[in-house]
Amino acid sequence: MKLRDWISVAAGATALMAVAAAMPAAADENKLEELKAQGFARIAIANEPPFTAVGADGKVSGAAPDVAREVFKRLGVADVAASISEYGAMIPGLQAGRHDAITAGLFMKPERCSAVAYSEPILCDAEAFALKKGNPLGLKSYKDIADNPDAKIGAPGGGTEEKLALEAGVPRDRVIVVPDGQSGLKMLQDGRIDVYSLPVLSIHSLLEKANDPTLEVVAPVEGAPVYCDGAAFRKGDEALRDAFDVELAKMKESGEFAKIIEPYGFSAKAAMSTSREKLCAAK
Ligand code: 6CS
Repeated sequence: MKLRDWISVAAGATALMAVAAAMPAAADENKLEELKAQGFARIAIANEPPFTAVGADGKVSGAAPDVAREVFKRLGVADVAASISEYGAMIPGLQAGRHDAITAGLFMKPERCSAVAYSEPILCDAEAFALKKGNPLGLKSYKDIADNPDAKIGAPGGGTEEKLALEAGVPRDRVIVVPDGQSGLKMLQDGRIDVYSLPVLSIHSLLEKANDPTLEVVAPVEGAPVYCDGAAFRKGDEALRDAFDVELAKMKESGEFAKIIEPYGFSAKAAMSTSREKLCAAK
């Protein structure tokens, strides 16, 4: 084949790929029927109480899975089956078909809203720091960490706190990826990080269990927004997401939603006073 023929074939293939990439994922109207037949919905969680938790016996709890389990039950899907994932891997896992939904406290932000189909808001929280008693470096904001060349922050990989630190100007080599709460606590106690950042309820849950008098909490982190999550579905599964939202709205209306999340410390009012539209548009 002459060079000019190769070039025209390549150009055609490129054009075809561009068209395919621009097309939305095929809408799957039967996803809910698939889940009913499967008997469970595969959910991604992080095991970060009180948002999500896995007990020693393997039992999955936490506000996000408990809400999801109840909504799916009302939709005719008997249960949920959870797999633990790093926050940064949840959306790729959903898109690759490893999960049917993310119910983990994955906060709604514009870049995430463009990658998944979020439900209406479920769990809202501010951000917090766990640090040495007396806050010796005087860290109250992500900018304070950026301004102190000796300060190292630990945060979940691909998580909101990592992004907030980088956006505040903390250099990459002073933002340490922490896989889970226990690791973050240990790194703080060993002095490998000066501050560990998670949402307020997660930090309080961690420190209450640690019962370590050498640590304290700064909350809320100055200048950081209050975020809310929703259940996240694959683009193309909007019919499933819409069905989830119908049942979620009924539970919010009946008080059942508050009964599930408020014992964990979350506010039903906070979730009901905002919307996916507002949160996905927030700067
Ligand atoms: O959505 C996030 O990225 C954050 N959400 C929770 C519940 N914990 C940490 C994480 O960075």
